[in-house]
Amino acid sequence: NAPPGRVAADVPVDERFMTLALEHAVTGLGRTAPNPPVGCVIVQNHQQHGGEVVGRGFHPKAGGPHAEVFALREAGEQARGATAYVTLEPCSHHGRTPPCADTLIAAGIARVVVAALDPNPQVAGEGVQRLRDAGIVVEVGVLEAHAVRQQAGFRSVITRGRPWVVAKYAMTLDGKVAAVREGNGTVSGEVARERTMQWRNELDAIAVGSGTLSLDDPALTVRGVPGGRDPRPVVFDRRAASDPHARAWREGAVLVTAPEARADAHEAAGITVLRADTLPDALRGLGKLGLSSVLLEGGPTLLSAFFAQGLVDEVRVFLAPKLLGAGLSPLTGPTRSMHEAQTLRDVTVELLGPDMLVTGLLSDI
Ligand code: AOF
Ligand code: ZN
Repeated sequence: NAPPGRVAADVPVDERFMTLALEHAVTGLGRTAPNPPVGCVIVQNHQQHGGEVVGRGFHPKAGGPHAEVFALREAGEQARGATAYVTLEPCSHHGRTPPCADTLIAAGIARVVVAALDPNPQVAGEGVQRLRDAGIVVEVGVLEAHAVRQQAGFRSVITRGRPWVVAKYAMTLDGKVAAVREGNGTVSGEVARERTMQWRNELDAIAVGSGTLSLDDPALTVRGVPGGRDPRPVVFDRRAASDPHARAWREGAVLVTAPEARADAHEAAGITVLRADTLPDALRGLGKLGLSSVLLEGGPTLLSAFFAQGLVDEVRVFLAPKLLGAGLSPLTGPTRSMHEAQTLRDVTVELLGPDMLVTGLLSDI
């Protein structure tokens, strides 16, 4: 194991340091929207002795300083001649903060390694150009796929005008998410629950339908994650008939309802009411509210509607080693033939206690 601040040079050096930068960016997940999570590390002598990390930073929240600023602050004079690893192209525009490209140039950075270009039209390659014009060596594309996935929410809002949607559910080996008779025991176990809490901590919003709200009165909060923060609850309730005093309606909650629905009681309770005719409209509305990623936690009615309209970008399913027989399916819909099935890409499988976690993508980022 490498001592703190040092990294063993057993894989290509740039990938090792970009991995560190990506790990720093994780700290900002769920906190930066509509901005991206970004990480930065500054390294002296990257070609010798495996290099030494002299500065690190991440973007904590929109309106706050960018990742590069924190890393340069820590590096101080040691930034001169050093390499900066940044998970997103340094910005070139004056937004709420000054351009990071200029800050890197002023600090005397000699080389910049970028994971992914910034799709923001105000930047979009100009950050890299500005660094090169100043004589800095710039490399783009190191661990790009990892970075793009980490920034999926930000990139989705910029390129598609809507948040990145992750559908999550747990089902038995025979494909049932709940028993027909109630008395709802949980399908998956404790380790799966902990993982779900991490996801809630990392995504901007958590969405359920009115059925889940009235059946379970879920809290939709993060429990057991040190430093965790709760995602904004989003409840899809076309008729606005749900109890305005349910637990989900905490500060920041959003009711998505039909344009003509009467939602006076919800409005009076301080709930943000988003009126939309269709699910794509609703998602665009959530994007405008500053939400970049949504964890869709069910139930079957809401999940089925999202799947049927091709609005799920990523799937995370727990498979519990149990057989139930009769029960509810996660998805319903018209009969399809097997070649019409939606097929996941980049599939991963992981064992979490007794349960299996299967993940995969349905959209390109
Ligand atoms: C970076 N480093 O850490 C982040 C960047 O309003 P502002 O000033 O915060 O600018 C937001 C935009 O800056 C955002 O849309 C994205 O293009 C870029 N985010 N850039 O160099 C960072 N968070
Ligand atoms: Zn910046």
